[in-house]
Amino acid sequence: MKKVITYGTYDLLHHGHVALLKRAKALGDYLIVGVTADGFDKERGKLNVSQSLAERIENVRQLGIADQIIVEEYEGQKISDIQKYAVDIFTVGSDWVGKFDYLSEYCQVVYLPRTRGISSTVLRASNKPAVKVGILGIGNAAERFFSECKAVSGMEVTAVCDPDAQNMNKFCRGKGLERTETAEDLYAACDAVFLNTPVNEHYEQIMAALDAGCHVICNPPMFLTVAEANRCYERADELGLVLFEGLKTLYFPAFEHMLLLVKSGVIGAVKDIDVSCSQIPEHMEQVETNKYLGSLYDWCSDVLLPIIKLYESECLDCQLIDFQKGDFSYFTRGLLRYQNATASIKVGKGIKVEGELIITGTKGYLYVPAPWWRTEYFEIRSEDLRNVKKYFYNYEGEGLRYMIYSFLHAINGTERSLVHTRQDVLRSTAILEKFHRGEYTGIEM
Ligand code: C2G
Repeated sequence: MKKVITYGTYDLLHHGHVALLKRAKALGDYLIVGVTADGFDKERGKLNVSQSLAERIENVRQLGIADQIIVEEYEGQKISDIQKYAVDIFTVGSDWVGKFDYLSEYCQVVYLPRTRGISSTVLRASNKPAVKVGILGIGNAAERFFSECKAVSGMEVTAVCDPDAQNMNKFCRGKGLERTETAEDLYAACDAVFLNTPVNEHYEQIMAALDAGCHVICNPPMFLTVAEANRCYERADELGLVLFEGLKTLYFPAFEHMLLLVKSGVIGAVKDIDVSCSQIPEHMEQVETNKYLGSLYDWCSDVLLPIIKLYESECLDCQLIDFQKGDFSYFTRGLLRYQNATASIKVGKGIKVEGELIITGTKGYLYVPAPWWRTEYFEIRSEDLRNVKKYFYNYEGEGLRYMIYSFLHAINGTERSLVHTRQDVLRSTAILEKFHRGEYTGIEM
């Protein structure tokens, strides 16, 4: 008996899938179909899947073509399945040509021609027109946002605006984007806008974008003062629009899991959080000319994120020490007191600290090595040094797509487990506002 195996997500099962499954079956006598688990798709950057694993399996089962259905849960499982089920032929569509040649060591590999003109992506898009996003402010983050948006169907960058025309032309080359003269024109041309601008410009831009009917995703931190934050959120509520802090760390699969683990009590009660972020930018001399690009102005939302998400309460006292030259802040240290717990932060711009995160609990501690804000790995350690639990994760691309995907969910009103809530933003804004008002001890750099 000749055994054939094939794999897929089979989201919104369509005639392309069916044609492939029929031809796969015809290659042998017995067909095994591996349906991808939700977590595996997420890990390989396939974030658009609209049906659950159970629904997708049921659709494949009802076709009656598969003799056996299994679940594909991890990278590398194909080799183990081929051996376990004594498979003779592995087959998949021609969109994967070359990608699975390594399996020919274990069985015959056949790429079948893909059916043209149909895909789950097309079906998803036909359900709903894509949200058109404009980018205000060109730079590295804009470039990343543009390319990662492509991985999220249902959202498309269509226009940009930047005061520097030369910069904008360079950015637009080959991208087929509309260029607008003014921010107002950008808002008018889009359903949503990504604000890639310094924090002191955000308030006016957010208000104008909301008034023009745009949902807003904004580089963190969003606000300098709590009053500004409240006014913007109120306006967004009145107009039924989404105001979303683009804090990508929160949406990394590893970070999300780490928060859930700690909240479930694996290290006991959390008593202290020690967290640092720093960066030496490529063109430090240009950065130094704008105080709003300095240490805490830039890193505040990131560095406070684990503290705010884990303590979920008001900061009772916050002492800051800041190293500065002129009005540019290079390095800020902070000591924060919460109900029965503490936290310390270090942030640097034009200075380098070890960017690690340590969460101290009554039963052990959780350690995330630098750079913790792009988490792929962490450890849980306890008194017994031999008992270290290690957690590894993958993410695709720059990791930004997970955040964009959550923004899209917020616009569509569909639920996501974890978001940066208004209260979270207000709590981190309160600390930045204190700094902004000059409530810190200054030290000459
Ligand atoms: N397919 C096809 N024609 C289409 C669309 C899809 O022949 N128009 C094929 C794909 O090539 C694949 C199968 O149908 O062999 C399932 O497609 P998807 O659900 O998109 O799954 P995919 O991401 O290709 O997963 O481990 C997962 C596999 O590697 C493939």
